[in-house]
Amino acid sequence: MNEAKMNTVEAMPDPSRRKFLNTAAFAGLAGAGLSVGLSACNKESTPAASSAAAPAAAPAAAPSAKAASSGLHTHMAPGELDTYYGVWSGGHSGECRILGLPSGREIKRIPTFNVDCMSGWGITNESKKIIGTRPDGRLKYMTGDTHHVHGSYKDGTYDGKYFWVNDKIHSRLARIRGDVFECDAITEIPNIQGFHGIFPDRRDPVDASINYTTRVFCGNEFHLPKPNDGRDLDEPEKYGTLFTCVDAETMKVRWQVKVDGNMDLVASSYDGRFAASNQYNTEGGARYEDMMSAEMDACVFFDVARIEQAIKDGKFYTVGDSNVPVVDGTKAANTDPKTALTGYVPVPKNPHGVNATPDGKYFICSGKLSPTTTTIDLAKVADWFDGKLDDIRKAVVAEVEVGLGPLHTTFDGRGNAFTTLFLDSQIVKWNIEKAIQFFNGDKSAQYVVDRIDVHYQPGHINASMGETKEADGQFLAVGCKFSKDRFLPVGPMHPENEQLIDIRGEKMVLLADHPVHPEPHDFVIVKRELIHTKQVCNLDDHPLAVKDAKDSGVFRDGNKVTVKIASLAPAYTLREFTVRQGDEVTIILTNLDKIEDLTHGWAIPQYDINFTVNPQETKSVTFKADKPGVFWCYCTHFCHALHLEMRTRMLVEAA
Ligand code: RUQ
Ligand code: CUA
Ligand code: CA
Repeated sequence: MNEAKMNTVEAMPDPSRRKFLNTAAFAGLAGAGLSVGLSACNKESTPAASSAAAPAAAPAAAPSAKAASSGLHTHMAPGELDTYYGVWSGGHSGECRILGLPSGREIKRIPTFNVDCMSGWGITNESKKIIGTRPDGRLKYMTGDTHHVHGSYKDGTYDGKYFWVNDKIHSRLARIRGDVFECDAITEIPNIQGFHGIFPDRRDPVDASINYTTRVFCGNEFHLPKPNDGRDLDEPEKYGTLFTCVDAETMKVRWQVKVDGNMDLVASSYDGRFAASNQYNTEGGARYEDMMSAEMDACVFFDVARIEQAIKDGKFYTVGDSNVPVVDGTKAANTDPKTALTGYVPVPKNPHGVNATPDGKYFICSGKLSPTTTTIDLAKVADWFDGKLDDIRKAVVAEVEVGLGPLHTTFDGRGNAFTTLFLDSQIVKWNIEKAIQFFNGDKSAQYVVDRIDVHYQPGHINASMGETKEADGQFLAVGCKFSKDRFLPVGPMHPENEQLIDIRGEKMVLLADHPVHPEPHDFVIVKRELIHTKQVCNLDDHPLAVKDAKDSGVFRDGNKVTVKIASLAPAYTLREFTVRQGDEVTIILTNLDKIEDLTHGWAIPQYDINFTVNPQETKSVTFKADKPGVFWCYCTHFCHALHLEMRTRMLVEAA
């Protein structure tokens, strides 16, 4: 199949196609006055950056023979399985996705904050309970915007237990079980809007013997009146943001910290002591001109153990009708480093992204409006909190130019960082220790190792195992926000372009393009041996399971009717069932088939009901039987040669 790959690549006319670069992104940004903000970024001014930029002028992609012969093939032969799981967010589709990598094949969609008529997510009683309902039983929210996905850790690597993802629109955190890749819990965070970055802790900040995830930290982008009940409407200087900690197991909100400025992405340290978030609006501006008025913003660090001690000591307040304890992490309240809950490390203009290096030593912030990345030494941050460093800015050990619009960074585990350059439409590979040497004054240190064009305008980037101590430097995925000419045109809405890049050698090699339904925002890439899924559910998982065909039937309590039914290919256990117009009907369906991959469906015409039940799974729906007549309930999921015959009649007697 390597030959096939080679042919495909060679048939492509100039895969780099730089002529399309920036036409959309720059147009929009220039219109927004961003060129003003970028004026300080003179890429030519630094010898290292400009000389290192030279390779980009060559047709950088050149994927052909080298990629194909590298042995890292992205084409899987029929029946061949991928070696990594990709866990993807789905942006404003509200869902998550599972990809097989390095093929890039989409294997599963995980309905999360959206409604999914295939699985019945948002339709069944069980899923509605997780998503949350209004008093009248309707879903509380129908929309969601998943941005950041991260997995639970044990000993510095993934344990495959959970993945979490945020909903930026309604400030919710969802948890996805790693054994079934389904959402099992959603928590709405009080008193915030624009819930953006998340990161699980990687070791307990209080009890160091607990070397696994127990908390999830949540950033907060948009500032708000506190509480947001109509007060201080147009007085942005009175708005504020809250950093939030959610318990990994109970999914309850544990505490919040009031912060100066806003928060964007989040990172946690491997030793458990710190969480941090980059801040682009330290100005507290309500309009973008104000948000980019300062030359420096910050990366705010949280000393988690001190925060939890402060709460134990009763030094908290609450906001509105929320009972979540809130501690004061503002600068004014934290002037003595030795007792400070927070420390603000100055970082140039509107940084985006903060990522922890696999060796646990550094957090790296990208500049976005500054062409730099800022490397923060965690040991020095700790020194500041311990009163051993007079100025927290001294924790910055490198701040070097890498290109225009740096956003997110990933790692190969060999000391190199890979940062997306949104405006340059490139990935820059740079060496962290060399950057530190350069920043220390060694101007001969060539920290930029390589650059490669991507197509186009990259946001998130993540290398295989790149967020763990086991970063293996095999390949990375990059989410390009624009695909422009890379796929067959399909009208005004273009897909986005996910690209895979081989990072095993000195030079990066572009391996593949994949069109993706907007917006594949962020992702993690996990070795397949760390994921342990089960393919058949457990009857006991649902308290109302219809465990035996004999338990089927119609059970009436006044005008509340429960219909217990089971599926066993190719039939349902009730051939028909009768209810009366006006009844409140609950259908409980258990799939008694035990065979892997034998899923059934259940749809009721005109009642707008459809869902699937996996082997040994139980789901239920409740509705009002308001239409008399015959309704053929049928199996929607192809299950058997008699799949079409797999149906039953719901007879609704007229009142
Ligand atoms: S942020 S493209 Cu929502 Cu992930 Cu940087
Ligand atoms: Cu059961 Cu199709
Ligand atoms: Ca700013």
